[in-house]
Amino acid sequence: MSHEKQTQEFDVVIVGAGLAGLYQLLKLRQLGLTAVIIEKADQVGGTWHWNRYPGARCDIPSLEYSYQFDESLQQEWNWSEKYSAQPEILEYINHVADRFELRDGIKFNEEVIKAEFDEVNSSWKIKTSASNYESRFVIFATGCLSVPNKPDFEGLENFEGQLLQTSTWPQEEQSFSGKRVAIIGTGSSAIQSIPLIAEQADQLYVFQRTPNYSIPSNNGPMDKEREKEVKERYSEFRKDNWQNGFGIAAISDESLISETDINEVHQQLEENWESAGLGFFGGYADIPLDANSNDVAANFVRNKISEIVDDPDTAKILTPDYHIGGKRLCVDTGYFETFNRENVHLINLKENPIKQISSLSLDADKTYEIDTLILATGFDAMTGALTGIDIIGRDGAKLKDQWENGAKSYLGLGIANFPNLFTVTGPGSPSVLSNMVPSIEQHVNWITDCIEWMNANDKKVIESSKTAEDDWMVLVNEIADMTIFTDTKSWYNGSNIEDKAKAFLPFIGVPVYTEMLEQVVAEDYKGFIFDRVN
Ligand code: NA7
Repeated sequence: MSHEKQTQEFDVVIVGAGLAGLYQLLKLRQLGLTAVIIEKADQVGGTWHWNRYPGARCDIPSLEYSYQFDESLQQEWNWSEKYSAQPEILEYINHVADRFELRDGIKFNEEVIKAEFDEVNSSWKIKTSASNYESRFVIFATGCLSVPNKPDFEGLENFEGQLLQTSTWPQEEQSFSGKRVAIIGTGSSAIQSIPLIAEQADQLYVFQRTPNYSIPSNNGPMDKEREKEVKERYSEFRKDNWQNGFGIAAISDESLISETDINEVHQQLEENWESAGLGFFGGYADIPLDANSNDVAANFVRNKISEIVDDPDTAKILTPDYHIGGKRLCVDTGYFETFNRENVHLINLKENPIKQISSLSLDADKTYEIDTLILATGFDAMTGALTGIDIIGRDGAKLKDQWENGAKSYLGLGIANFPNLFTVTGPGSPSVLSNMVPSIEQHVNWITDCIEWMNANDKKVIESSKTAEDDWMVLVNEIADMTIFTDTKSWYNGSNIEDKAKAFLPFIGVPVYTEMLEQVVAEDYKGFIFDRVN
């Protein structure tokens, strides 16, 4: 009997069964194509499957952080809270998988290891941990924050207690009661989980390298009146949101801090602090653009931190000194308040870096005896999932090498030298600086329309031109340079990962991006080459 794995053939192989992959499968089936999803996990959900840490929830209101492609779905699904928690989002994704009968198109527990373009047959040969596939197109729906960053702390491998990472949280309930818990990192995942872990743990030690700005979520049960009002004009509501820079229902206010009376500004910021969540950042049009205006908003939050946190030294360590929004803004439930608890201790790693981890302790300014260590250390964002697979395009071009000095993509959808390969919310698209779900839908619709157009126009192979890709990334950076985003170390620009090229990757501005995307289509996919002959 041959041990050679039989190659399974499809029109399209999709990688990842999160919000992007599932919708992509549905759209391709509707087009009459054969498609399969390869999924590493044992179930659907992507980021919402892996990130099960206590307090995990979306920080864009659920009425917005949801699919809009099916009117009955968006009318019939009822969210229980303004910002839904991870279990409810996962339940929603499962509901979508069942409702649209997608499960039989997913290979679970299979990891894509290699994808190589066969120039002779113009097809992709895909090797997974379990099988081989061949397809005309490959679509990476691998998510922007899906590859955990696990720093190389000295002695980590010797730790014998309970070791957890927020981004790969176990499915079984974890108990912290009576335990001495250390958490490393103070990004969004830590900010969401710390208040809940603190309620259970005997002692909680928070190891912070850089403080973050966070706005109170004021989360609560879904306001039924609001829900009704939105559902009565759902498509209009979605369209309106898409007109805002970050694609969310922010306060669509064009006024500028620089041109407004400062007392009025403070009054408005107070209102936004109480109710806007992430929208706080877009509360005035010049917060993302002008350093002085940004400072007014930043100072407002800095003052809030010193008002909330009782101990002035702790408040000082928790207070960021960079532009608000430069690192992704966080939204919390009782984060800063948690530092007033007697069992919560903040350690400033800027002054006292982690020296070593031992079997049941962690050495920084002193030795902390601990039972549990939680890594909330973030992700190899936006590119990690792609460079982690051996992707080989034309003439043996390896994606990992091609992106060594910084990822380049045309529109965040296509990559030069990688024909018939699409990325959903890839680098160079609004992605993480937008509401991810409509951005996913935008890309999936675009990719599906493009394939349909190719079939109708007898085109076999599509790829970005090198020039279009270069020009696009110049534009991405020119826009970023007009904002406050580029002078802060963040995962937006790769600075959270040692050895990663430092390049700003998201496209800032949903409305402009959308217009340009439509223009590319109107000009018969300008910037892409079809059926290239060498
Ligand atoms: P983030 O926002 O990248 O946060 C990771 C945190 O871990 C951040 O505070 C980092 O400090 C810290 N970190 C990373 N490496 C180290 C090392 N080596 N030593 C100490 N501290 C470290 O990831 P999250 O998971 O919290 O959030 C990601 C996004 O998920 C979030 O924005 C939402 O969109 C959902 P640093 O700031 O790099 O100094």
